[in-house]
Amino acid sequence: MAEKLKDKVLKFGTAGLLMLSSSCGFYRIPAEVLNQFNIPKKFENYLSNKVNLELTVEAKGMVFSVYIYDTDKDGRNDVVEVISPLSTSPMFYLFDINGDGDFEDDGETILDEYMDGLNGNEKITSLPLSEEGFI
Ligand SMILES: [Ca+2]
Ligand SMILES: [Ca+2]
Repeated sequence: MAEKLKDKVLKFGTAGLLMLSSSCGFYRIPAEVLNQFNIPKKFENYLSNKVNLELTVEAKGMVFSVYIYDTDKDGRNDVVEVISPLSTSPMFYLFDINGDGDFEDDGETILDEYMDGLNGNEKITSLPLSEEGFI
């Protein structure tokens, strides 16, 4: 996986470095993406927080990695990343936008089918996996 990131940096130059830094905690969600999805500003740098909980989930024959963050340190999880085995960037982002402690409200699940980081090409979705009760 480290090799893959290095390849990306070589291939994409600065953009690759941004991708690399996103995995190191320096990444911030771009302001226009925060606006686009009404994501509270307190989540813009959520990657600087350590992962609260890490688990794997099997769905549709693939094993997904799930990383859960408590960005505001109030003891409730507020950001979730779901990463497919095909990428290093998340496929799903879940934000507890209304702060009620769950991720099941309208607009709280974002699908990035391009798996290239939060850059505006995502869309709001609902998470079919949550029906299986894994989060
Ligand atoms: Ca919520
Ligand atoms: Ca994206």
